[in-house]
Formats: sequence, C-alpha cells, structure tokens
Amino acid sequence: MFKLPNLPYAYDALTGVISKKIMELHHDKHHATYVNTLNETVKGTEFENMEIEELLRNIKKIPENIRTKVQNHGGGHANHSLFWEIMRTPVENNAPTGNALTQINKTFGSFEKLTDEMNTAGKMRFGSGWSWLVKTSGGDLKIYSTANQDSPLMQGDTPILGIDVWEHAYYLDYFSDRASYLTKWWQVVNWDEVEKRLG
Ligand code: MN3
Repeated sequence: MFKLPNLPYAYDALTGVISKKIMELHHDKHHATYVNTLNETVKGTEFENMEIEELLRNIKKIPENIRTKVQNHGGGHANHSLFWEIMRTPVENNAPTGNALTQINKTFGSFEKLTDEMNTAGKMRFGSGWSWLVKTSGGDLKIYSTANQDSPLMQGDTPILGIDVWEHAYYLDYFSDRASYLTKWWQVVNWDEVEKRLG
C-alpha cells in the first residue's frame, strides 16, 4: 500500500508564491488521487509492497495491462512526494550555498544558468509535465523535462529537484502565465533538502 505523505509545512506556508487554495487542491485532491489509483491498480500483485522508487525504476517489467496506469499514478505519487519536500516558506534572493552551489557551478557555470535552463525546459514542455534537475547513474547533473507524470527514475536517473508545470500547479494564482510561476517558484526552494539529495 502506498500512502499519501503529509505536507512538511502548513498549507499556507508558501503564500506569496503558491496559495493555500492551490496547496489544498494539489495535495488533498491531485496527489491523493494518484496514490489511490496506484493502490487500486497494483492491489494483489507482487508490486503492491515495493518502494515507489523501485517500482518506477522497474517500469518496463510491469505487465503491459497495468503499466500505463502505474506510470501515470506511480509517477504522480513519486513526483509530488519529492515536490513537497524540496519546498518551504518563500525567501527573496533564495539561492544555493556550500556543496550544492559548488556542484551547480561546476556543471552549469552559475546558479542563474541552472534556473534559466530549468525555466526554459518548463516553458517548452507542451501540455503537462515537469522540469527536472537529475543525477545520472554516472553521477552527472542534467536538466530535462518529462511529459505527464513520467519520472526520471523510469530512465534510470535520480530526481534532485523538480518543478511541476501542470496547470493545476499554478493556474489559480498565475492563470496561463507559466513563465511568471517559474520565475517566482525559485523563492520556495528548500536548498538544504536539495543538497541532501545531491549527496
Ligand atoms: Mn501536480
């Protein structure tokens, strides 16, 4: 059984960047539906007691008759579980420090280049999806976007930081202005959590 995690902060903790209303709907309705549908889909199979990361890393081994549902709802569960954890109360001029900054500078040249590249990946994603910073199995940092709820785990990468660019993530606050949402979103990044994941 997969379980909906609690938010690590109050629903109104991200106010100014993401409203309480969005957080309530996003967590209690969207994420809850991914978890419930995933549980219904894998009930009684050998997959119901797997860790979500293991399930998604082995997506190609899932029987074809349930694979698309596991991909969409399992991906949705993993992606949102990470998303809640890497956010916190907004801070102006929020930026990585220490080891996270060192790794970002080494791969992308600067923090500004990382945000530009991730925002571009998010803007270019047609329809629904995510913009990701991932670590490859070889230990390299990479930026790309995925469609729908596809997780980097499905292609063997480890997600470090992800931005939800589905309309449900921003529409009530930003309407169709995905670019403004992306620009503002960086204020809520919890760099301590990101640094832990970077290793
Ligand atoms: Mn979402």
